[in-house]
Amino acid sequence: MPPPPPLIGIVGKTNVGKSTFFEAATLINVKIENRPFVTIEPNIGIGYVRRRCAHVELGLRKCDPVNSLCIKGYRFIPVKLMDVAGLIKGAHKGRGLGNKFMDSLRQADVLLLIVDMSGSTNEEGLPVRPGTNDPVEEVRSIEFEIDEWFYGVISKDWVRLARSLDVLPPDKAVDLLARRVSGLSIKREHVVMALRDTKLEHVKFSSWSIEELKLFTKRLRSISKPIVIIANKMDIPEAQDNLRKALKELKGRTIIPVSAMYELALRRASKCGLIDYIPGDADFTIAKPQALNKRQLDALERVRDFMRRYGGTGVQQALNTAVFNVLKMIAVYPVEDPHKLTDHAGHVLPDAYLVREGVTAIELASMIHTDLAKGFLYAILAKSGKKVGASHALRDGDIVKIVSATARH
Ligand SMILES: Nc1nc2c(ncn2[C@@H]2O[C@H](COP(=O)(O)OP(=O)(O)OP(=O)(O)O)[C@@H](O)[C@H]2O)c(=O)[nH]1
Ligand SMILES: [Mg+2]
Repeated sequence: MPPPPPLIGIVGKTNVGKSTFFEAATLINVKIENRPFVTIEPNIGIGYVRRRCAHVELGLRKCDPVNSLCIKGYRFIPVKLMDVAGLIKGAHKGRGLGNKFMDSLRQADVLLLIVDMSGSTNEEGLPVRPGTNDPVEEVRSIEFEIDEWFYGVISKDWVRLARSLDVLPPDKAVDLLARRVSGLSIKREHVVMALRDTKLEHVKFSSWSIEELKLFTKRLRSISKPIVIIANKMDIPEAQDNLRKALKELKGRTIIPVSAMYELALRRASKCGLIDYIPGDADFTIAKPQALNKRQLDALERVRDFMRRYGGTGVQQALNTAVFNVLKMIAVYPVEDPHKLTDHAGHVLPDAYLVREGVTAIELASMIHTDLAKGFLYAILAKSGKKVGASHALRDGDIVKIVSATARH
């Protein structure tokens, strides 16, 4: 089975631009309005991360993507996005829509915490004068709500689970604990890390205090569902001072300045053929100036100024950062013919797989087809022609042919 695309959860206070970000990234029409709690059911869609395509690096004229897209030399590889309802302070106590809806994000690999950096929505998500609300406080309170939700899920059956864990040898206890939380997209190594970081690895599970369980689940959340802070509404002037403050007060955190509204405008204009724009670019060109009135042209120039300042609208940068920097994923290209770089149908560089850094040749084989892994002989790295063994760790951009005794023809 090809690796499933990573699932990126879009979370945040209500009315901060989650659906706008989601629509900009997926171009699916969803409800967007300036009032709290517009989104109730989760929206699921496909967005893309962007990478220079291997065909450009190799000096080939073109490629024939099948599982992804190639636009002007950039490979766009699918990721899954989920936009859920908004949280507000006290959601874990049932305020607003509560936090139950967060359960649809159990499988998320990474969370984008969208914040209204302009401070133009209050604690309840109601519109207020820009600069009024404190975005740093917003980050802290929403993160607290996310941690409370996570704690709620794990602590549910904890007393009974802790008793079962205590009678097992340490290794088996970690196995069982990892199995029990696997529905939250938590891997065994995440559990090991969280136990070590909180120094709870040798403490009897049933003797953990509530504070210790909270500490553990908080650490586990930050390891298994890391948060990227999206400083949205950066197009509103008041957002700039707030961003400076946030960068100082939230030092060490990943913060991406974004205007989801501008990105949405660009994608819509590009869809109608009014502009040429590739998501993630720092600029665009106007294709049909005659079709635009003065007001529209002025608006586009404002978008252009913004992009010059920030190197783009930030939406593509946010997805790329989440996948490549935070999840540390890499892109590899499986092929059947290592010379022509094609699949069985002759497509050049058909697929780009997003996989975890450190993935081995045999692991890639099993993602292409289980049979291929069973009879694994060796892999050929097509760029160098080098043969490598099963445990060879693949690198970003590798083009790989698996040679197997059980290959299907
Ligand atoms: N200026 C500005 N406004 C934005 C931006 N992104 C979203 N908005 C506006 O913010 C308001 C809320 O946007 P939504 O995308 O519906 O927000 P949401 O977080 O999904 O809200 P709920 O689903 O109600 O929780 C709308 O009026 C958007 O047009 C942005 O980057 N800049
Ligand atoms: Mg919404």
